[in-house]
Amino acid sequence: MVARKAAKKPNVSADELKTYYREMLLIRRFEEKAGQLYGMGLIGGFCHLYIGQEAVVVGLEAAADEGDKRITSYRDHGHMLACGMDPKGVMAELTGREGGYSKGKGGSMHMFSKEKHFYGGHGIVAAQVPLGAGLAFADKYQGNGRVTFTYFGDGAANQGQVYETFNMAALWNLPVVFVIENNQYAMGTAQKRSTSSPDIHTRGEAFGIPGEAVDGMNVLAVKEAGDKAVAHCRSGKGPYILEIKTYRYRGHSMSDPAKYRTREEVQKMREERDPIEQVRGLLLTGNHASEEDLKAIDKEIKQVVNAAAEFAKDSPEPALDELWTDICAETAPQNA
Ligand SMILES: Cc1ncc(C[n+]2csc(CCOP(=O)(O)OP(=O)(O)O)c2C)c(N)n1
Ligand SMILES: [Mg+2]
Repeated sequence: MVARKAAKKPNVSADELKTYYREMLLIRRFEEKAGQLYGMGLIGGFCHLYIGQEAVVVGLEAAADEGDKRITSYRDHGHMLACGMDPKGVMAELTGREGGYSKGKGGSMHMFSKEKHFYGGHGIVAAQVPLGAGLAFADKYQGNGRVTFTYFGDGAANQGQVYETFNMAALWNLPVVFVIENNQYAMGTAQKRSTSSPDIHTRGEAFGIPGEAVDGMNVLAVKEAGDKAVAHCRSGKGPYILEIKTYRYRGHSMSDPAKYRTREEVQKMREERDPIEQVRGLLLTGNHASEEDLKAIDKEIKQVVNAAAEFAKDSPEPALDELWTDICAETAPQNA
């Protein structure tokens, strides 16, 4: 009889697992609340929810160090929360209030934090990719050892500017991790209908950029891949590509009729692969936490999200004369 291999125990502490659980849950509950506020007419314009993809950003933020940078697309609330931006300021921006990160003038896709090195929030598909390489260029120039996480989607990966960027990033050995969040759809188009080769992580081969595919529903796998990619970039070996296979449960944006996939497909993913449920399972089966402990965390997160929503509702709309501020910088920022 062949001895059955014991299931591999994850090499991770209880505290680490609880942190991942808490951070992913914060994004999930925050996004659910944003969806509700949108339904109530309190959020205007575009709103792209991140529900289902939480393990990507939480795993990679765990691999980041102080001072590392991040830049992403319009599906950006999870990235802000995971890098430590204040849920109150994010929610107030979503609702167009003065207390928001862009004083209520930017909305969902246009928030920034110099303090947390979060460079947006970009509505033009793939536009953030060359900008991410530019951030990494600045770091390399300054020799500060920092790494930039440049996130983009599977749809964006078919844009020409991505390959111009790969070329320059490889040529100049820039410390940039290109993170392709492959959630299998670009708006209503499934990857197999738009993409000639499904292995997007191999797209850097022509430029000598290594890449790998990662299970994006498993936060531990994402963290491990993130550590490897960051070590590569920090050691001066140049860019690295992570194609993180994930899934979004909600529509592309709030106005998505979702006719391009079945309910069963989404349900199956939720039931069998959910990133939060996976960590919850590890915490319980490893006796790292009891049901009561997890309930206490759930309650705490709910309070944080409710407080963010209340803060947003109580914050006034920006004054009219704010229309004329923050348009041009008087002087170029130094040491940004
Ligand atoms: C240059 C450009 N073309 C088209 C659009 C419209 N658009 C917005 S999101 C999107 C799909 C992008 O899909 P993907 O890169 O997979 O990201 P995801 O939404 O799945 O996170 C498109 C075509 C746009 N914003 N910018
Ligand atoms: Mg996509």
